[in-house]
Amino acid sequence: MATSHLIIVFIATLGALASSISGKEYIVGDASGWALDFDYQTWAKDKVFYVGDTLVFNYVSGTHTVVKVNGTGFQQCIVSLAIGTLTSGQDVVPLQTPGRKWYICGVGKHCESRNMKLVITVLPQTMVPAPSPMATSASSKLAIPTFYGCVVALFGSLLLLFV
Ligand SMILES: *[C@@H]1O[C@H](CO)[C@@H](O)[C@H](O)[C@H]1NC(C)=O
Ligand SMILES: [Cu+2]
Repeated sequence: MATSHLIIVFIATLGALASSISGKEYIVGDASGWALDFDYQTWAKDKVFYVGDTLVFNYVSGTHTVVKVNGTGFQQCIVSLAIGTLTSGQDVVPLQTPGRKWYICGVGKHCESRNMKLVITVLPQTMVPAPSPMATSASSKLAIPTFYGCVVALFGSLLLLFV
């Protein structure tokens, strides 16, 4: 009894973990990457970003930067309002909190004149209910959403490999 309860808690924890790391990865600008004269607002328009998703900015290191700013820094292209600056050329930005996020290029006038600016809105992770050991009891299993069921099933079968 104690062991099976432990396993249920373990699966529920893995399920929660999986939901937080199973976010989508978005390549900003897709094949164009983080580049001059790309319309990032059109790129972002049809996408819905959630906490747990990731942005990847691809560019040749040294030609651009990724500067996280607030709304004022974005509107006026003020790099000195940087909250953080990335320069690797393959910058991975995990979206960890909901709300508006603003990114601009800090090189030359790329933000002012060449449209290197991206604003997105990150939504909270609402699709996955908070896991509880109760939710995995056989009687309520049918009621939980398919996604969560799949996660539990996946980790349940992974777990079998360790038993
Ligand atoms: C952005 O940050 C600057 C400096 O911290 C601040 O003066 C400004 O009010 C901020 N703008 C917004 C919209 O929060
Ligand atoms: Cu640039």
